[in-house]
Amino acid sequence: MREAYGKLNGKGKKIGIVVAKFNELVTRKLLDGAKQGLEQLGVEANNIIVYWVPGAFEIPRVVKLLSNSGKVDGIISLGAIIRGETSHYDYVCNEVSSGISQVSLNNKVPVMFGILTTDSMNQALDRAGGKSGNKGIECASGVIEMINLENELKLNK
Ligand code: INI
Repeated sequence: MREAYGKLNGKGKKIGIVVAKFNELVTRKLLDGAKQGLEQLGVEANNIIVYWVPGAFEIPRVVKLLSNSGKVDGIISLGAIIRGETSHYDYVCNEVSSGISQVSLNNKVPVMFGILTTDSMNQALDRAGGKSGNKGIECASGVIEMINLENELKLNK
Protein backbone atom coordinates (compact mmCIF):
# COMPACT_ATOMS: atom_id res chain seq x y z
CA MET A 1 0.00 0.00 0.00
CA ARG A 2 1.19 3.49 -0.76
CA GLU A 3 -0.04 6.56 1.03
CA ALA A 4 0.63 10.11 -0.08
CA TYR A 5 0.69 13.21 2.08
CA GLY A 6 1.40 16.81 1.27
CA LYS A 7 4.38 18.00 3.29
CA LEU A 8 3.96 21.22 5.26
CA ASN A 9 6.99 22.85 3.67
CA GLY A 10 6.37 26.09 1.85
CA LYS A 11 9.93 26.90 0.82
CA GLY A 12 10.02 28.35 -2.71
CA LYS A 13 6.23 28.28 -3.08
CA LYS A 14 4.41 31.32 -4.49
CA ILE A 15 1.04 32.01 -2.92
CA GLY A 16 -1.70 34.43 -4.01
CA ILE A 17 -4.18 35.69 -1.45
CA VAL A 18 -7.47 37.21 -2.67
CA VAL A 19 -9.14 39.08 0.16
CA ALA A 20 -12.36 41.11 0.38
CA LYS A 21 -12.38 44.66 1.77
CA PHE A 22 -16.00 44.27 2.90
CA ASN A 23 -15.96 43.57 6.66
CA GLU A 24 -12.28 44.51 6.69
CA LEU A 25 -12.22 44.38 10.49
CA VAL A 26 -12.52 40.61 10.08
CA THR A 27 -10.77 40.02 6.77
CA ARG A 28 -7.59 41.84 7.82
CA LYS A 29 -7.31 39.44 10.78
CA LEU A 30 -7.79 36.50 8.40
CA LEU A 31 -5.08 37.96 6.18
CA ASP A 32 -2.70 38.39 9.14
CA GLY A 33 -3.35 34.74 10.11
CA ALA A 34 -2.74 33.52 6.56
CA LYS A 35 0.53 35.48 6.19
CA GLN A 36 1.77 34.35 9.60
CA GLY A 37 0.85 30.72 8.84
CA LEU A 38 2.57 30.79 5.45
CA GLU A 39 5.76 32.32 6.83
CA GLN A 40 5.83 29.74 9.64
CA LEU A 41 5.79 27.05 6.94
CA GLY A 42 8.77 28.61 5.15
CA VAL A 43 7.08 30.73 2.49
CA GLU A 44 9.21 33.82 1.82
CA ALA A 45 7.37 37.14 2.39
CA ASN A 46 8.11 38.29 -1.16
CA ASN A 47 6.51 35.12 -2.53
CA ILE A 48 3.16 36.14 -1.05
CA ILE A 49 1.06 38.45 -3.21
CA VAL A 50 -2.16 39.93 -1.88
CA TYR A 51 -5.07 41.12 -4.06
CA TRP A 52 -7.80 43.19 -2.37
CA VAL A 53 -11.26 43.06 -3.98
CA PRO A 54 -14.37 45.08 -2.97
CA GLY A 55 -16.44 42.23 -1.52
CA ALA A 56 -16.71 38.46 -1.37
CA PHE A 57 -18.80 38.41 -4.56
CA GLU A 58 -15.75 39.63 -6.55
CA ILE A 59 -13.41 36.94 -5.15
CA PRO A 60 -14.13 34.11 -7.65
CA ARG A 61 -13.34 36.29 -10.68
CA VAL A 62 -9.93 37.37 -9.37
CA VAL A 63 -9.17 33.83 -8.18
CA LYS A 64 -9.93 32.62 -11.71
CA LEU A 65 -7.73 35.25 -13.39
CA LEU A 66 -4.91 34.54 -10.93
CA SER A 67 -5.17 30.78 -11.29
CA ASN A 68 -4.73 31.12 -15.05
CA SER A 69 -1.84 33.58 -14.77
CA GLY A 70 0.95 31.11 -13.96
CA LYS A 71 2.12 33.52 -11.23
CA VAL A 72 1.27 31.39 -8.19
CA ASP A 73 1.39 27.77 -7.03
CA GLY A 74 -1.72 28.08 -4.88
CA ILE A 75 -4.41 30.56 -3.85
CA ILE A 76 -6.10 31.45 -0.57
CA SER A 77 -9.45 33.25 -0.73
CA LEU A 78 -10.51 35.23 2.34
CA GLY A 79 -13.80 36.97 3.08
CA ALA A 80 -16.53 37.46 5.66
CA ILE A 81 -20.21 37.27 4.78
CA ILE A 82 -22.33 38.18 7.78
CA ARG A 83 -26.05 37.44 7.77
CA GLY A 84 -27.02 40.31 10.08
CA GLU A 85 -25.71 42.83 7.61
CA THR A 86 -27.23 41.72 4.35
CA SER A 87 -30.59 40.79 2.94
CA HIS A 88 -28.87 38.87 0.14
CA TYR A 89 -26.70 36.75 2.45
CA ASP A 90 -27.79 33.41 0.95
CA TYR A 91 -27.32 34.68 -2.58
CA VAL A 92 -23.80 36.01 -1.92
CA CYS A 93 -22.81 32.81 -0.03
CA ASN A 94 -24.05 30.54 -2.82
CA GLU A 95 -22.44 32.51 -5.62
CA VAL A 96 -19.10 32.80 -3.86
CA SER A 97 -18.89 29.15 -2.82
CA SER A 98 -19.96 27.83 -6.18
CA GLY A 99 -17.65 30.28 -8.02
CA ILE A 100 -14.59 29.32 -5.97
CA SER A 101 -15.38 25.63 -6.24
CA GLN A 102 -15.71 25.85 -10.04
CA VAL A 103 -12.33 27.58 -10.35
CA SER A 104 -10.73 25.06 -8.04
CA LEU A 105 -12.04 22.14 -10.10
CA ASN A 106 -11.32 23.62 -13.51
CA ASN A 107 -7.88 25.13 -13.11
CA LYS A 108 -4.42 23.94 -12.21
CA VAL A 109 -3.68 25.44 -8.84
CA PRO A 110 -5.35 24.53 -5.53
CA VAL A 111 -7.67 27.12 -4.02
CA MET A 112 -8.50 27.39 -0.31
CA PHE A 113 -11.97 28.48 0.81
CA GLY A 114 -11.40 30.95 3.62
CA ILE A 115 -14.76 32.66 3.45
CA LEU A 116 -16.50 32.97 6.81
CA THR A 117 -20.30 32.75 6.61
CA THR A 118 -21.75 33.68 10.00
CA ASP A 119 -24.88 35.06 11.63
CA SER A 120 -23.07 37.84 13.48
CA MET A 121 -19.91 39.93 13.56
CA ASN A 122 -18.94 38.30 16.88
CA GLN A 123 -19.11 34.83 15.35
CA ALA A 124 -16.91 36.05 12.50
CA LEU A 125 -14.37 37.57 14.91
CA ASP A 126 -14.32 34.29 16.89
CA ARG A 127 -13.09 32.58 13.71
CA ALA A 128 -10.63 35.33 12.78
CA GLY A 129 -8.18 34.99 15.64
CA GLY A 130 -10.72 34.74 18.49
CA LYS A 131 -11.86 31.76 20.53
CA SER A 132 -12.50 29.53 17.49
CA GLY A 133 -9.07 29.92 15.87
CA ASN A 134 -8.19 31.71 12.66
CA LYS A 135 -9.48 30.48 9.29
CA GLY A 136 -6.57 32.27 7.61
CA ILE A 137 -4.02 30.08 9.44
CA GLU A 138 -5.98 26.94 8.48
CA CYS A 139 -5.95 28.04 4.84
CA ALA A 140 -2.17 28.61 5.00
CA SER A 141 -1.42 25.03 5.99
CA GLY A 142 -4.14 23.76 3.64
CA VAL A 143 -2.71 25.41 0.56
CA ILE A 144 0.86 24.22 1.23
CA GLU A 145 -0.38 20.69 1.94
CA MET A 146 -2.37 20.60 -1.31
CA ILE A 147 0.46 22.00 -3.46
CA ASN A 148 2.89 19.39 -2.12
CA LEU A 149 0.33 16.58 -2.35
CA GLU A 150 -0.35 17.38 -6.00
CA ASN A 151 3.39 17.57 -6.72
CA GLU A 152 3.92 14.27 -4.90
CA LEU A 153 1.28 12.56 -7.01
CA LYS A 154 2.42 14.46 -10.13
CA LEU A 155 -1.23 15.30 -10.68
CA ASN A 156 -0.45 18.47 -12.58
CA LYS A 157 2.48 17.20 -14.65
N1 INI B 1 -19.62 41.33 0.77
C1 INI B 1 -18.97 40.66 1.72
O1 INI B 1 -17.80 40.30 1.51
N2 INI B 1 -19.57 40.34 2.90
C2 INI B 1 -20.85 40.73 3.18
O2 INI B 1 -21.36 40.42 4.29
C3 INI B 1 -21.55 41.47 2.21
N3 INI B 1 -22.88 41.97 2.47
O3 INI B 1 -23.22 42.06 3.65
O4 INI B 1 -23.61 42.32 1.58
C4 INI B 1 -20.92 41.76 0.98
N4 INI B 1 -21.55 42.45 0.00
C5 INI B 1 -20.87 43.05 -1.11
C6 INI B 1 -20.72 42.09 -2.29
O5 INI B 1 -19.76 41.09 -1.98
C7 INI B 1 -20.23 42.82 -3.54
O6 INI B 1 -18.99 43.42 -3.29
C8 INI B 1 -21.22 43.89 -4.00
O7 INI B 1 -22.53 43.36 -4.14
C9 INI B 1 -20.78 44.47 -5.39
O8 INI B 1 -20.75 43.44 -6.39
